[in-house]
Amino acid sequence: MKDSSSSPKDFGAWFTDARLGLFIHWGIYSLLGRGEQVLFREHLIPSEYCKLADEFTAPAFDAHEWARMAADAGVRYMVLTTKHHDGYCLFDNPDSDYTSTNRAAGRDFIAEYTEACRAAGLRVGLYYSLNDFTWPVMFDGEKRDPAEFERLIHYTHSSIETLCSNYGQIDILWFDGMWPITAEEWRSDEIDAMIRRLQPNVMINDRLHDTPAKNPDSPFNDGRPGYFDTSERRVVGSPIGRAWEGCDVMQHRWWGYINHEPHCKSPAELIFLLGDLAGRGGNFMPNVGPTADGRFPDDVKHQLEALGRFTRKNGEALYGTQGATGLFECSTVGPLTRRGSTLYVWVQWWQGDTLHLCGLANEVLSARVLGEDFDVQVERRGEHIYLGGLPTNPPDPICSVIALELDGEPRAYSWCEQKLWGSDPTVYADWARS
Ligand code: FHN
Repeated sequence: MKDSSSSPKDFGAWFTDARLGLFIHWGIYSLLGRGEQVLFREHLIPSEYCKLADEFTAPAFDAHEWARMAADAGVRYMVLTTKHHDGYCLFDNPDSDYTSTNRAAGRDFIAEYTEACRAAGLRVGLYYSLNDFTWPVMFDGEKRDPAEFERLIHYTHSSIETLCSNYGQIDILWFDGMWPITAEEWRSDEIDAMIRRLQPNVMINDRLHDTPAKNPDSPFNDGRPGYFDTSERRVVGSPIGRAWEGCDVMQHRWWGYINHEPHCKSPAELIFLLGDLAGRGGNFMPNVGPTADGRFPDDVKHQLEALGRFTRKNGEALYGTQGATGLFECSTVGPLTRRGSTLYVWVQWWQGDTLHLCGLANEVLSARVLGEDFDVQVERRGEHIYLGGLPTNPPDPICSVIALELDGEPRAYSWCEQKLWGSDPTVYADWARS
């Protein structure tokens, strides 16, 4: 899939249009079923832990099945861990024998995964953790053993070069694990230059370089295209125009497989997160931790099926849209997205046969509920718009989207253009006297 970016302004347009990705944390830690950080958090003996590589054979792993479930859910890109903090590589890394090709599995999982993504029409994302618990010098620091420290930096650069050279076009490089080494010590700018030489169109996340506060001059921080911010578990959001993504677990806490996880997010929680992030102009990337033998847990399959039902019906309000929730802080029914002169109201709190919106200054030419075929009446009374003829009960138990065709780009009345509880409270004084 060649990138269609013909100019800097198009660079990564596919990423913000995509709106929905799928994160996958999978590795030898999946055998223990206590999350991806079990080695570190439970202080296991590394020389014992690494023997899991001789048990990890993933007999049920089928990358095409993973890609099919993701594509059916409406996912547009996937990001799979190539190496997490524990150091085990799911790819044929010539600089390591702690790999899925050299040990019991005898397979290059990343090769199978990248091929399956492309066959399913999905963009290919690779996660790579810079830090690596198999290198004690990472904790010692450079002063303790400069030569070994340099070998770790070289290993890191070489491993990333292997991923950028041997697996075709990579669309996303999702770095993690800078701690406890600094971007300067990782020589992140050199890694960046190498990546851009091998994968010029790749989107790189915000964990390879220092934050703008620490290093405003790095390639990542000067606003050039090809980079995106990652909010994790909570919505931080980014400056308008900057690509960003919120990632979160579908279960309760850990990203890797958990044996007995009773607290999976409901489909409603996932769809609310999707709308919340899209309404702010961001992508959503929920995470799955497959079982050691290579299967998605049943709960995750049900969640992905629910996402698929929603995106098949309401994809028009998601893919290729911009966030609009901030346009009307007074919207009490749910998040808003927009595309040109169409405003999408993601109605999460159905108001019955009439829906009231306040703050929209446009003329509403027509309204329709996505995926439904009943007529919606539109009435304006001053600043208030009433959508009538709706069913008493919501067409969808989780979220129904209403598309408003407007007389132009959505615009708000001046009194609600600022953020609610904004800096100029006087704009509400006349209303308060009414
Ligand atoms: O420590 C990792 C964690 O295990 C997981 O990979 C998440 C995913 O974004 N990143 C780090 C925590 O921020």
